[in-house]
Amino acid sequence: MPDALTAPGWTHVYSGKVRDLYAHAGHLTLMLVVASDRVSAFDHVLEPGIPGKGALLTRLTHWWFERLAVPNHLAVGDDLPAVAAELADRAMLVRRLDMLPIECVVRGYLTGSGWAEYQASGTVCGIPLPAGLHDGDRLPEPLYTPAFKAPLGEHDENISFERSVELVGLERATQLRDASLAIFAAASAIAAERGVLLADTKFEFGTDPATGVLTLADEVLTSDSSRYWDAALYAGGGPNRMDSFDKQIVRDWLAAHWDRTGEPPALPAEIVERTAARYRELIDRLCA
Ligand code: Q0T
Repeated sequence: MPDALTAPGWTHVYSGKVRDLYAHAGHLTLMLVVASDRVSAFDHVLEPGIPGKGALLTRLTHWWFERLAVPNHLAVGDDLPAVAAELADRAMLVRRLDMLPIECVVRGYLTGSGWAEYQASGTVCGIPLPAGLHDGDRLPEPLYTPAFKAPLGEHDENISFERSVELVGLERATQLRDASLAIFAAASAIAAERGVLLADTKFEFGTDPATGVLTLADEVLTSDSSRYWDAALYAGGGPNRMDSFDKQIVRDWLAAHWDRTGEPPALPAEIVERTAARYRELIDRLCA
């Protein structure tokens, strides 16, 4: 359930697994994105939430927006509506964009669903790769692998670049790809300076309804939208080289304690605390 907002004027319009979106009756060009403490894995929202997660991921998004030299959706100015004080640290006041229906995924390393596809066919999202790669290997160059944004409850569908052209036109599709790869390269360099590898990430863009300018939206480069690895662990090789700063602790615990039928069991306090600590560690590393 989304938070009951106490500040006047806001109404709930949409909830994803983790974030809630609100509109304001008196400010039709604005929206409020609220990051909850909810955590999802294997397509289920789990109980309980991870205390502090929404605030941590919101901080990370703000931190990245400040460092990326691209237009973003944050609203600035002096006639902004009030946000409930208790939500302030996990809410983003944004300009309402015309969202593009494409998830802009960039992969610098081979893992997850990309690794699964590579093992079956030697490709990632249909793009052929050299033989002999292993799970976690760095790709020869970062790959742009767009997905079509499915409605809530359905899986996003990986699509080819050509399909993305059919959806948004050649000019926009090219702009999305080039912007995604450029942001990924810039963010990878910033993370690397801090001993963190950016393995992959997902961006969402919209266009400003007044100007048509392509604008980075959503959360950016958070541990929900990205895989981050510890560069020192990775360089050392070994079984933990891909230990990630995200909910992998939750996924591993669930995989061992749930057969993926029916509702997932509640997370034990120890798993919740270790996950929260892992999120805090990423913030300490990056934003220090
Ligand atoms: C959006 C207009 O998952 C989403 O929202 C989570 C609550 C996806 N989503 C984003 C929008 C945004 C943003 N961000 C924006 N600036 N303007 N719509 C809608 N859905």
